[in-house]
Amino acid sequence: MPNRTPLTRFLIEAERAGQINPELRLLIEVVARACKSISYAISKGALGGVLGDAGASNVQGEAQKKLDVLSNEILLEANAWGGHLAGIASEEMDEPHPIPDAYPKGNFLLLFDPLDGSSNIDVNVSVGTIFSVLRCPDGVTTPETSHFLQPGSQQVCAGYTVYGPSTVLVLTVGHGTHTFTLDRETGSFILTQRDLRIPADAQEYAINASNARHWDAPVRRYIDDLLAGKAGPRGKDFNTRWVASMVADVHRIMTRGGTFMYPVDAKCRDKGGRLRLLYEANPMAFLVEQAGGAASTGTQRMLDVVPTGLHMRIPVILGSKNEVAEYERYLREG
Ligand code: AFP
Repeated sequence: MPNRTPLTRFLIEAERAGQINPELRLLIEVVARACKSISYAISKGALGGVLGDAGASNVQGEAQKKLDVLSNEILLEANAWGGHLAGIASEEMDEPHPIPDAYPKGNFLLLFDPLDGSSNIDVNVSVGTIFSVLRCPDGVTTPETSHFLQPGSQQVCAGYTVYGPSTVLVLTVGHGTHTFTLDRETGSFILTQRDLRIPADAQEYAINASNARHWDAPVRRYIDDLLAGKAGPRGKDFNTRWVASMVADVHRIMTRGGTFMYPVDAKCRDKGGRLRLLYEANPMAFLVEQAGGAASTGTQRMLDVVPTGLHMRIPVILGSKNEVAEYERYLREG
């Protein structure tokens, strides 16, 4: 067997190096196992009876897919009994979810979007799970919403699992960003890239161009200059992609650079943006920064934003750091 490092070994070595403690190691292993279960459920597709709408809406007012509900339940059940968590927050639940009294409480808070991009499920396009880990404030055994409202810089761990042609877990504990690929024959996540590095310059950008008429002037000017290509002020051509699964778009950026943008616009201004800060933008920002990229609201470093609500939405630009800086310059100049 070639030198393969399973996630378990990687985490034991991180613990030995003092980067994580046993409780956080257990948390990550439990979340990874839950993502494996989600992957297996998704891969059944129409044969698993899990496609289509669940017939309910979540706190965001979005129609839930059956797999949204199933993924949420898989993550809740997996994390209930281990004794590593004080509380859980999910895109699919209005309020924080307490750890059942039957089980011991731990010192971490887990936040997740159990199935990001779920509007792509029924058309067989990659989706993913995004998660973030915070410390529970000392002395708090039944965390309330306010205890989750910590800036992204307080995260001790973040990751996503993209359910694509292969199932890939991308993880940081604050010492680089690393990739693990699921070996379906053994059921183990195997380290396939240590220390991802996002190229500083971008050749590609991701934005939902159908919103162009709603964008603020600086965003329009920025995108117009990208579209002008070599003949325009940027002096080079750019390519574009829009999967409408943040996890898939971000994973492409992790792999070959580029930027992902979801600016605030006339359509989503009243909500503060499209994407959620605590369990989408913050974990992605931590992962991207640990891979040498940048993540901001367009005017502020993402990880410095102080949350005001569990489901707070935020404008996002992340990826190749030189291109993020260029976008911020356009917004500064107005
Ligand atoms: P869904 O989970 O409702 O499909 O939303 C996915 C998402 O939160 C993010 O993953 C995408 O980048 C973004 O929304 C897509 O938004 P548009 O549907 O406006 O393109």
